[in-house]
Amino acid sequence: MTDLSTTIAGVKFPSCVMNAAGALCVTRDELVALGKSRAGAIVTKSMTVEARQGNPEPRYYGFPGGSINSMGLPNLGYRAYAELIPELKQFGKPVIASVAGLCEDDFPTIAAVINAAKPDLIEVNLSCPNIPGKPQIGYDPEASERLLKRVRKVITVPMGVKLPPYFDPAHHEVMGKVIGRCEVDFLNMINSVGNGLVVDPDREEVVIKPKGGFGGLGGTIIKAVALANVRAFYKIFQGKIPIIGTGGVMNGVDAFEHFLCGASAVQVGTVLVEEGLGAFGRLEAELAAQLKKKGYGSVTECRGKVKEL
Ligand code: RRO
Repeated sequence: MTDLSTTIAGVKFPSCVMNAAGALCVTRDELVALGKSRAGAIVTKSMTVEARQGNPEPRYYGFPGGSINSMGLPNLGYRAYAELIPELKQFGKPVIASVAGLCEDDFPTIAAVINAAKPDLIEVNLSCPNIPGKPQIGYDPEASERLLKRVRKVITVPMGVKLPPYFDPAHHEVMGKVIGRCEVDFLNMINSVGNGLVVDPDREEVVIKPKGGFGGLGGTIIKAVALANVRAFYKIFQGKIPIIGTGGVMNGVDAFEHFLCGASAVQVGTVLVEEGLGAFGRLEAELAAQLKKKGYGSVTECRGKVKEL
C-alpha cells in the first residue's frame, strides 16, 4: 500500500491532496462537504473582517489550459469562520484557516480571534491579486515582514504564508530572508499568477467582468511557474520549512512533480472547481499509481528528489 499521508509543521494529514483556499470553501455547506470528501484537509476561503459579496460576475472562467478569476474575496467574515472551526475539526482531518484582510491592521485582528478558535494551522494570505487598487502585499518585502511579525505575535498554532509567484531568483532570495526572520512554520506557493488577461476571440471580449477582465490565472498554464517557486524555496530552506505546492495540479503526475520539487502536500483549485469533490479520489489513485510505478512507498520518499542535469 502506498502511503499518501503527510506531516506539515507537526500536524498529520491523512492525505497529501487538499483544496486550495478559494476553491469550494466559502460557505458552511461547502466546508462540511470538504470534511465528508476524500480531501486531506479542510482549507477555508481567505477571510476578511466583514462578510463580502466579492466582485461582480462573471468572475471565474475555466478554459482548456486553466482558469482566470477575480472573485474579490467573497467570504462570510472571520467571526463566522471562527464559529465554524470547532464543527469542522470533527471530520478527523486538519483545518487550515486562511487569513486575509483589506489593510494591514485587519490581519492581526482576524488572526487573534481565529487562533483562539484553534484551527490546526493558519495560512496568512499575502497574495490576493484581485482587490481593485490594492497591490499584493507579497510583492512588497518590507510590508510582508512588518505584517508577518505582527501576526506571529498572536498566532500560537503553526503559521504558514501563502505566497504569490516570483519570477526572479533575486526576489526568491529577498523573500527567503524575510521568511527566515519571521518564524514561519510552513509555506504555500503559489497563489494564482496575478493580472493575466484571457480573451474570447469569437465574441471579441474579455471573459470576466471585474478589473476590465484582468484576473489571477490557475491550472495547467501555471504549473511550471508553481514548480519553479516550490523548488526555489525548497532549496533556499534546504527542506527545513515544509512546503505546500499549489498550481497546475490536474492529475497525479502533476502532484508527483510538485513532490519531486520539494512539496510535502499539494492543493488543488482549478481542477476542483471544474470537476467537483470527486477530483480528490481520482488524484489520490493516480498519485498512488505513479509512486508505485516509480518505486516509491510514500510521498515523503520522493520529496525534493528531482535531479539536475
Ligand atoms: O478572492 C479572490 O479573488 C482571490 C484570492 Br483572495 C486569492 O488569494 N487568489 C485568487 O486567485 N483569488
